[in-house]
Amino acid sequence: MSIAAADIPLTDLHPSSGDITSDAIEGLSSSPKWLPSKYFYDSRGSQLFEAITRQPEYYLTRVELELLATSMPAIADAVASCAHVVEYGSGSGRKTELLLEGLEDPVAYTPIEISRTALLASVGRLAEAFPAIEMLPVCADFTQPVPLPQPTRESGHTLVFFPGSTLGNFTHDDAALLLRSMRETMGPRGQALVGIDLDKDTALIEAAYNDAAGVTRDFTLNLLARLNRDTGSDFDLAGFEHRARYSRERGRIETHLVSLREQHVRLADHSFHFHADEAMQVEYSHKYTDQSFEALIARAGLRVARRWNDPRDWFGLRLLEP
Ligand code: AVJ
Repeated sequence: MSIAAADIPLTDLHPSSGDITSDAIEGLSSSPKWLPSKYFYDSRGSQLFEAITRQPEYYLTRVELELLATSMPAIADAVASCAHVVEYGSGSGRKTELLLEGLEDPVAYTPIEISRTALLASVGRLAEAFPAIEMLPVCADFTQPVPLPQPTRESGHTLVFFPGSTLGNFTHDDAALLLRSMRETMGPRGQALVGIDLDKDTALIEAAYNDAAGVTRDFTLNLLARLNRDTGSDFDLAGFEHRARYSRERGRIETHLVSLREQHVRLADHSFHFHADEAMQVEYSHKYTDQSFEALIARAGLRVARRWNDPRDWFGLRLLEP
């Protein structure tokens, strides 16, 4: 943190992270009710997500890491040397390290992240591990086009890195808008390496979002604890249960919090009524086929230049170009 604060130039575009109270009121006033999944990631939520990635049923992180490791030589071949690597979200972990280690002479690394704290923490660690790579963090909302800082050394082109199937949390309409912004951010000669969870057997997908240890359940319920803390609402966490089911028709996990009884919840000066068994939508995690993914990126003027899947076709990496 002190390293990042002292030597690393932070470009701060002062993103507004939205207003949790007005967002919650909007979702709770809708029918059916919903809450935005971006509010899962307070500090306890981020810890619980890390714990999810270690659960035996949650294959996504493990399979993507292995795929990235084994595909790295081919990825490095497909990406020109001296890239300016731009990550969507703050990459603190093993995936970013594998990419920066594996690429040929990357000149700069720019994580784009809405949380200033997460941004500085991750870039501080990476600066120590990669002293030859210029660290140019940008605090911004990556769903909008981001003017990139200019690396000191000449860079061949921009490579956007968007792993983790985070794209899957967006509806297709929002994902198309995000990909359009990504195309603007990376420029006409840019590329993007995107991780996507692939459509597969329903039981395997559902198990990943219903782990036996109950970590995903705690992660989902933590959203209510976070709202109670940050909006003063009075959700009773014992009054709701986590439900994650795969809709094959829509190609996505739909996570709900289901009211266990009839109840009222106060938030700001509103009172919201839940009937028994009422399901409130809190997260989507889309799973893609080659067709659904290619149709999606075509809406943003992008195409698949290269594709890598693990041996079981559970998870994919796609290199996108304009
Ligand atoms: C971090 C968005 C990829 O959707 O799989 C994990 C979040 N939610 N378990 C996903 C999550 C429940 C995760 N992403």
